[in-house]
Amino acid sequence: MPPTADLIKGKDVSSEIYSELSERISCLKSKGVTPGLAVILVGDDPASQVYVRNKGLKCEELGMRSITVRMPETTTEEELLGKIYDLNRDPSVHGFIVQLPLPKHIDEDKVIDAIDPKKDVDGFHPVNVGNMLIGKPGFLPATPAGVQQMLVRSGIETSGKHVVVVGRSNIVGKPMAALMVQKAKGADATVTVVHSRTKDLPDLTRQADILIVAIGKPRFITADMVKEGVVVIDVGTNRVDDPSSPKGSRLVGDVDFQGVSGKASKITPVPGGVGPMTICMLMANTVAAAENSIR
Ligand code: L34
Repeated sequence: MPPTADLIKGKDVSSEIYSELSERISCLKSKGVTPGLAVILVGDDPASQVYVRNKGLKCEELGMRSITVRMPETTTEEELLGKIYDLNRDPSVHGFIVQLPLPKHIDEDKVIDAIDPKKDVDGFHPVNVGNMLIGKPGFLPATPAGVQQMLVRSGIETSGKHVVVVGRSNIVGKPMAALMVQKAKGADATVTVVHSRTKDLPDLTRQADILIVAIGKPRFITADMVKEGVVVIDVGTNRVDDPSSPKGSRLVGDVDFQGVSGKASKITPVPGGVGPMTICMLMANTVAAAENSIR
């Protein structure tokens, strides 16, 4: 299939948002406040290293303060919780995150619960999750918020459309569905969530006007699983072996881009799609946290 779909590029959408953020950062700085983001990285997962590095670089590019806290794989839960309590109390840190996944001996829920919701720029704390679900102000999780911004800023109507979310993780699938079903601009959709236990998943994905895929399975969604003209948002970033590449591997999404881009009207690439939007929305949340700190 020749690719007929238009690309929705994370770089393009995020650069629009970054120019808005730059103005707000200047304004904060004129009041003596430099937005500060801390990222805790436990262990040395290679993908996490890349994401955390990109977050730090973007902070610096925007003139924000960036702190990366690296802790060894052997860090105990108590040590990590201690670091979180320190950051909760540090007035120069407006927001912080603990990069996931964590080593298996650490309880992720306990860690997230320890973060001050006012500094939880990932939007993972139950208080922020709850506020999002009922449509109240709070930090929105970066990936779902980034996907929503891609849709809104690409002029894609969502009201009354059938959005099918593939995957039910706490960091993407579930909050994504909650956002799209809100009575709000960029939402008002009819939402179906499908997952590993769904009966006849392709029958449901074929009914999507907008298909959002976040399952972490390389090229899971194939052309026969989508309808002509669908808008496809591919959240997956899977590293797969590729002997023809100099690195021996490359990034692919959860969507078979080659096949699906012949049927879709619009599609996000991997890399260069949702990934950059995730980082952008984290920056936006951090700027908002800094603004909240002087209100
Ligand atoms: N706490 N953990 C916490 N917050 C998050 O928001 C994340 N996530 C996910 C994993 N764990 C997390 C991220 O930051 C995924 N994620 C993320 C962030 C950035 C990129 C991808 C995933 C990204 O920059 N992707 C680039 C390619 C990077 C590469 O070369 O590997 C892209 O263009 O898609």
